Amino acid sequence: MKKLATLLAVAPLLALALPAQAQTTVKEPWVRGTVPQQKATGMFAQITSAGGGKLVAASSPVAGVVEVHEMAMEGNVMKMRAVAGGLDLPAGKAVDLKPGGYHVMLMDLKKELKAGDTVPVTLVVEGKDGKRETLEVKAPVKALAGH
Ligand SMILES: [Cu+2]
Repeated sequence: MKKLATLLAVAPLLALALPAQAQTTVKEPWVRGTVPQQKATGMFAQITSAGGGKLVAASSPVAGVVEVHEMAMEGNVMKMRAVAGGLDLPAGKAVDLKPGGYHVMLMDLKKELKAGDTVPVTLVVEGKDGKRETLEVKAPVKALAGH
């Protein structure tokens, strides 16, 4: 019995030491809807990496090109650009991807994305240990504001 108690006591420590499979969680993913001929849109979500890491890549079957973008001032103009080296995910801290900020840019869209559609997006997060975690996200499409 004593042995079992010891084992149970160290179990949480072992769990921390082992590379966890579900290191990163993605909450409330969504994609901004598009109009016909629109070739790009954004995917947004709240991403939390328990151990800390970087969002290094993304892909989706609806888009030819997918990049992780940030907004930044260039002179007086707010522009978006690819995040160099991946988006930093501090350990245990929720990072918001939202309109006007970080987003997963879906470009070279293959079709119109309508409210009610679901867009599969694959996110690749690299942990501090260099291990890569692949997250399959199903992001519902929300209509453009004003439509
Ligand atoms: Cu963008």
